[in-house]
Amino acid sequence: MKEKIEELIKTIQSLDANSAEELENIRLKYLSKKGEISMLFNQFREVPNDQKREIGQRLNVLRDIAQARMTELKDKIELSQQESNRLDLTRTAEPIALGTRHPLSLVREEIIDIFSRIGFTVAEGPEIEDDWHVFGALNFPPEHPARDMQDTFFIEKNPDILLRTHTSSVQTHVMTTQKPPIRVLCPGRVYRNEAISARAHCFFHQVEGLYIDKNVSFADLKQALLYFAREMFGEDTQIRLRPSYFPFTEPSAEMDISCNICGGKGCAFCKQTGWVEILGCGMVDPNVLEACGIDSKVYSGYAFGMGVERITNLKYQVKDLRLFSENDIRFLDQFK
Ligand code: 2NM
Repeated sequence: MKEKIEELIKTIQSLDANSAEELENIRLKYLSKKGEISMLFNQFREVPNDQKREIGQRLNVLRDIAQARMTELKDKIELSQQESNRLDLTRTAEPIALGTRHPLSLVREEIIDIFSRIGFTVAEGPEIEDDWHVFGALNFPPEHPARDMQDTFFIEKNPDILLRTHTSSVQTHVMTTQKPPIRVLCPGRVYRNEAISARAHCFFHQVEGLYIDKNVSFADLKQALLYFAREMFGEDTQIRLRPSYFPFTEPSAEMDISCNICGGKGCAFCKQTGWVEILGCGMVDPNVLEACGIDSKVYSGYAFGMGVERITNLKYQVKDLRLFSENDIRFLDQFK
């Protein structure tokens, strides 16, 4: 019996329980009426008198240790329950911070949306092009300055492969693979070899438009661009066309809109002129149509091109072009 008591003391001191259920099983096994400790107390009657004192003391020690261990385990279980109650797994998750559309994407989508309402569809093409699609087919003479290393990024060791300097190269693809009537919008990134500053970058974004059909006139061009200007900048917007020059159009023009910041009265943004330039345009040069296999005696067309950064600056007054490519969240967050 002595050995049994000492053995139980050791066992009980090393007992562990992690739930109320486990604890109850321990109580039943050792401390209940039919538990091992109660059984020992029952057997105590048969202990010879000369051992009763010693064994009785050890039995009391065993019972005290068992009760103390039960209390300890009960406290431990309660504490861990409080802790897991603090982790409320049903609680609503922290809101996820949603990103925002990039301002250039917003404006590009708006331009596309406006022109799609008058029948334009979108065409896209590669940023790495050959000379013919960017310059050759588009009436750029061999000695044109745009073909210079200073302006265009060429792929090393092959002057025929280059980064497109305008998305007109996509229109070359469209004109050589589709038959008129053609009415496409070509949005995309273009590259020019320029020193980076607040006002220039080595890449920017364009949307170019092209409409080819029988009897397309300059009046059609003017009406489409007036519609665009008023949809984009408000119904009171005025437009002004100034004669200009581009290799791929004849005649060519640049379009100004009445300054949408001062309403045409004159301010720092329009340099007191009341007008701001927003795009270039013109009638597609017959040489371009012929180079792309379109009969210039049957068909005519207009084309226009605009910088998405420029339109965005007008809409949102962004002071530094570099902000568009720095991905600073403090800038981007303002276009919610
Ligand atoms: C501009 C200005 C004027 C243009 C011309 C063509 C094409 F492919 F038909 F020849 N596409 N885009 C064009 C004309 C672009 O951007 C300032």
